[in-house]
Amino acid sequence: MEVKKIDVADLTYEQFYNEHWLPGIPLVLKNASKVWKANGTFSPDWFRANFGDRKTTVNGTEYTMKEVMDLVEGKDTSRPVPYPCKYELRAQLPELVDMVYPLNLGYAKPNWLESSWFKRGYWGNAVEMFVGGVGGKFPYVHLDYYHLSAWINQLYGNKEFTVWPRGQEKYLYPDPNDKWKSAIPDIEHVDLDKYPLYRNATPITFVVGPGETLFIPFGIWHTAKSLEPTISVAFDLLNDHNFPLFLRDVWDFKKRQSTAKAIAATSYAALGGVVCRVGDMVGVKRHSSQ
Ligand SMILES: O=C(O)CCC(=O)C(=O)O
Ligand SMILES: [Fe+2]
Repeated sequence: MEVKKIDVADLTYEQFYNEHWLPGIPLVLKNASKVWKANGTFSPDWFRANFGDRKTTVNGTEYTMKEVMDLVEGKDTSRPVPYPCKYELRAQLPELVDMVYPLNLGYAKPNWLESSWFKRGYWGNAVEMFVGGVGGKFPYVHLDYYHLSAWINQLYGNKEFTVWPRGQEKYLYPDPNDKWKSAIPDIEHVDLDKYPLYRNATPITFVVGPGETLFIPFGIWHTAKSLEPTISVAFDLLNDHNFPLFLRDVWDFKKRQSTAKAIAATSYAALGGVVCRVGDMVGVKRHSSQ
C-alpha cells in the first residue's frame, strides 16, 4: 500500500468513493480545504490576536490560547508543550464553525454524522482543532473509535503521519483492555524482544502539509507527530458503508455500562441508520457545517 497525494482538480467524487472510500485506502487530498475560510487564515498569530483568552484543558491543566501558541512556537520554554491540545470547535470556538464550511469538502459524503440523529456527544461526532508543537506526538498508535473514518485537515505547519495497512493488528499488539490502542509504548523505538511480531509490520510514513487533507479509512491503525507548530481540523465520516461496524461498537461500548443502556443506544442508533439510509435514497440535504 502507498498513500497517494491527489489534487482535487484531478479527483472526482466517484473516483474517491470507488477507489478510496469503498476499499478503505488512505489518501491525501491536495487543496480540498481551499473552500474553507480557515485555509490560509488559521495561524498561531491569528489565534493569539482573535482568541487569545479562549481556554482549553489538556491532561488536567488549563491553558489559554495565547499560552498554547506561545508553547507550541517555543516562545515559552518553561514547561512542556502539551499534545494533543484539542478544541472541540462547536463547543469551544463556535465562531469558527462557518470557517470550515462545507465541512464535507464535497467528498466526505453522505455523512450521517450531519444528521440530527447522530448529534450526540457519545457518538464520537466532533469537529476538533489540534494544535501541536515541534515533536508533539499522538500518545499511541490507534484505531479511531466506532469505526469512524477520519478527515484530518492540515491548515498550518507540517505533520508526519504513520499508517499501517489493514490486517496488521497482530503486529501492533492491541491493548487487551482497550483493543483500539496499541500496547507498544514508543512506536519510533520498538522493543523487538518484547514485541517481536512488530518486525513484520510495514508502516507507511508521510508528511501532510498546509492545505492538504488526510483521509484515514476506518480500520487503519495510525499515529501522528508534529514536525513544526501545527494546526489541524479533524472530523469523522459515517454512512452505510461503516454503519454495521459502528453499530456493533455502540453495542460493545454501552454494554460495558449495562445491557439496558446497550439496548437503548443501539436501538436508537439503528433507527437513525434506517432514517439516514432512506434520506440518502431520496437525496435529503444535510447541513454540512452543523
Ligand atoms: O492529528 C493527530 O495528532 C492525530 C489525531 C488522531 O488520530 C485522532 O484524534 O484520532
Ligand atoms: Fe485517530
